[in-house]
Amino acid sequence: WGIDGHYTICKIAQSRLTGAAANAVKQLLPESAEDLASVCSWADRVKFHYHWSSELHFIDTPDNLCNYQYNRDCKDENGEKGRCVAGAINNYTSQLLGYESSSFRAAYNLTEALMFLSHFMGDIHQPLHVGFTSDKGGNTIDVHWYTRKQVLHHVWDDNIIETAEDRYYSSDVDVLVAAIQQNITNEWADQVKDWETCGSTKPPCSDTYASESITAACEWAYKDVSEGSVLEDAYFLSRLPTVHLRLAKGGVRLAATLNSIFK
Ligand code: DCM
Ligand code: DCM
Ligand code: DCM
Ligand code: ZN
Ligand code: ZN
Repeated sequence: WGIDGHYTICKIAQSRLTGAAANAVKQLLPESAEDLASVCSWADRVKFHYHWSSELHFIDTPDNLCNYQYNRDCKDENGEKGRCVAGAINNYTSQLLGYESSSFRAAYNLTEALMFLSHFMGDIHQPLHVGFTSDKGGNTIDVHWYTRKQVLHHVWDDNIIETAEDRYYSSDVDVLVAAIQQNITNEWADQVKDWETCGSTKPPCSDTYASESITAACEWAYKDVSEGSVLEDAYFLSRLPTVHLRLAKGGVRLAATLNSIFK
């Protein structure tokens, strides 16, 4: 996601934190940050400086299979296991679970762990961040977004959200956040428990999130798109509900994960 997608997910999460989690988050956030949303895109800004982190934002899955398996797919270009967005979520969750131990706090930068976890929980819900290998999650597919040249990946990171903001939300991301929060408490209320839990284990369930994303990528993002496609109202209107749902799930699950870590 771009800045507004990450901001939305972190705003939703912040509003759902328990008292204990909100306190721990406040302790761990950088001095200058007022809430999770203000540091939610930090991980994108440090990609170039922390070069090792740039591969932790996504997963490449086999072309056209439309499924995901941790052992097969969660690795970087050199084949190193666990180096993908699902592995990163697991890793930063483990680090944060040690926040009460002074040896953990000495060994890890838990402020950065919190900022990475909050960002990666968003990215794993962007369908094309769990896309096909040969097109780099839609980065090599050239399309038009209405009249403008764009790559398919960017349409899902930014353009669908921006067009929705302009048309329905007074060009104000906070109005979008409020609309999604309304849906969470109304239409989706009876599904939210299922989003939060992982069967018998605790959140995060990063493999579930990744599997949902590649399924949505095939059903919605890649579907009916080829090199040079012109994407306009028919695509925008049919895909927007999926974008809303992925943003909502990302926010709910980030909160559930932090609430489970900080008790
Ligand atoms: N940071 C950020 N956004 C903010 C505040 C801080 O991305 N609003 C990042 C920049 C630093 C890290 O957090 O890498 C620690 O910030 P600080 O030096 O403000 O404690
Ligand atoms: N990306 C992805 N899958 C890849 C490569 C990149 O999902 N195989 C994502 C990361 C960024 C965007 O696409 O959100 C652009 O990546 P880059 O800046 O590395 O081209
Ligand atoms: N929405 C809209 N027009 C659309 C699609 C959605 O105004 N074509 C608004 C209505 C809801 C919010 O976006 O407030 C979430 O919509 P959905 O339930 O389709 O995700
Ligand atoms: Zn992206
Ligand atoms: Zn990212």
